[in-house]
Amino acid sequence: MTGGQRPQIWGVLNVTPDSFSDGGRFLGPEQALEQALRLIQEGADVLDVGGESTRPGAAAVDEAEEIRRTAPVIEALRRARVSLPISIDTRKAAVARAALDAGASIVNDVSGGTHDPSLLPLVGQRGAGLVLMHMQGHPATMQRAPVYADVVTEVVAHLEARRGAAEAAGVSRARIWIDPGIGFGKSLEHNLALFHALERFTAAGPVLLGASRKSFLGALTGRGAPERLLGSLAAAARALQAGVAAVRVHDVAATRELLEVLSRLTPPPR
Ligand code: HH2
Repeated sequence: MTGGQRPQIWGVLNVTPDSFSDGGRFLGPEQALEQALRLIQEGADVLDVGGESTRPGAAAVDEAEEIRRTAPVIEALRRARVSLPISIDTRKAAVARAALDAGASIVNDVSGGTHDPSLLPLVGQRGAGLVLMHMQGHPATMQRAPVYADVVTEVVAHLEARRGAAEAAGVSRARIWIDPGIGFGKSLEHNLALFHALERFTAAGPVLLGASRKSFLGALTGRGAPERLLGSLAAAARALQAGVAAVRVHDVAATRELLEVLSRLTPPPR
């Protein structure tokens, strides 16, 4: 996205006790609502609400608990007349259904529709938006020894196949984002290869990229999760350069300022 256009900013709202960078901070509905309003004030375009941590090694959360964490927050946002789009970050159809009923309009599935066979048909029926992310393995074990012959080609092919499955389940292609899944079953070298080849993804369709505060930034800088802002901004700058449609971030205000300025400094395409 060059010449004045910037990626959309999806602000992360984790209603979890154990997310890797902000776990436990916004667990009660009131704190979650407050944080959501802060993200909106900082300039988020979309709120991405999640009730299950998918960090490496995270324990699975049962469906009722995930609904209990997320649906009331979405309802509270709608009651507070928040009108911007809300995405639900879940792999489970029942959680997605409760969130859509509460007022969400996008489903962000880190399993790319592979975890729960009912999820894609639900998104199709409801006419919702859909993020299909690539992950090798499962959160509990995915970082043990990820292996690819050619990570970029395999991830692009997988996402195109998943998008085909979503379309077959009734999801309109215009409502689908693909996401290479930075840090999900990937070594540092794999993550860097995906960054180097982001244009292969943006050529395939609208891309959402989640790199904010992730551990590959720790590997590059030696910094812990709360101190990875500059690295996260560098990743957002690379996303803009590659024409990514949306970035999923924790630090909305800083990301917005970076993207607003950098997009104005970038010459329009000839
Ligand atoms: N990353 C995380 C969670 N959801 N969704 C998409 N589409 N892309 C991502 O890269 C992505 C995602 C992990 O980050 P976070 O939500 O901060 O942590 P946790 O999974 O521990 O809640």
